[in-house]
Amino acid sequence: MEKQFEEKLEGEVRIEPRDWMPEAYRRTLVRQISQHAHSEIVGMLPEGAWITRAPTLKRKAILLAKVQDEAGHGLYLYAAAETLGVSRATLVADLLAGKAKYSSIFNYPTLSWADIGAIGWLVDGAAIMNQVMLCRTSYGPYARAMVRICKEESFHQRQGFESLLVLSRGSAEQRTMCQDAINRWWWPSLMMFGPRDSESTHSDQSMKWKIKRMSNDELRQRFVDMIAEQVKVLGMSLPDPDLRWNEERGHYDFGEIDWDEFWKVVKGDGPCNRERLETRREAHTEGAWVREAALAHARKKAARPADAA
Ligand code: BYC
Repeated sequence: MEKQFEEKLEGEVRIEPRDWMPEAYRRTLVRQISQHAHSEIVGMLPEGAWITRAPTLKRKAILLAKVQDEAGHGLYLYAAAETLGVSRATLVADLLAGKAKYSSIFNYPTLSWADIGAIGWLVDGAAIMNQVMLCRTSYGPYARAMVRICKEESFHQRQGFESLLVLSRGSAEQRTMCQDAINRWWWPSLMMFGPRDSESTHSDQSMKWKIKRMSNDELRQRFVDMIAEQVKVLGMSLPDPDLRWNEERGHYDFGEIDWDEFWKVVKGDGPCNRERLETRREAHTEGAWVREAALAHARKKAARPADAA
């Protein structure tokens, strides 16, 4: 069975839920997919805080749709994780108990309207850079979920950029707000790609299993190269004095990430970690009646012979 599994990986045949798979492969997928799902759900919070304060009705409608998309992404991902034999209730319980990780990026506050544009451009931009390779990940349900998510994320990124473009062409105050948001979100966005390859515990094995197709550092470099060009269109700058084009490498060089800050946030001690978990716990408790009502409705429907048929 192991040989068949290896042959499938070799031949680029997707592994499906009913196929035999090594236990460690299954566990790695549950870890990564559930962390990803939690990120989508917690990721709704920083942006959700601006729905009532969006500057126009158009921006409010766009933001509402975007936040709703993130909820949808969380659901596809929890469903993909469930195909590996773990229940969504267990995964959510781990998140609420503070046992599960989610992306460090969502532990930073959204201080101005420009942060919403910066999240779309930089955070969704980093997310897509990472997720496009996941469309080719070896586990079928995860790869298929990613295809749809990537389509929606690319719309999110463009709306973020467009929103910043408007601010960058606005008043002096709006330009300052735009630059300030970029300054605050730049380094945390780079941290989204995870630790340096040399410090990454899972990369080697995940690359062998074709769960990951590119390394943390490779993806981060691609992201820097893309954003360093796009920022010129905004007429803004990135807060990194070491950022410069390296002709020899054919890439941008960039400064060192504050890894102490990264690990602090990952371990639960970032600016908003406690607030985010508290908000999720509250939402879970207050939403109990919705889950109960949905279950009662489903049971009632199943009990009606006409509906069951
Ligand atoms: N934050 O061995 P490594 C989105 C953890 S976008 C927190 O390199 P791996 C969205 C890592 O989990 C964000 N923890 O791990 C966008 C591991 O800890 P454990 C979500 C991090 O898995 C806009 C340890 O550090 N995207 O959803 O090979 C709006 C060692 O790391 C972080 C995804 O989840 C971090 N930044 O590589 C709304 C994409 N980085 O598990 C929502 C799928 C690392 O041993 N995930 N850690 O306790 C991945 O591609 C990979 O899991 C990563 C990390 C590249 C993130």
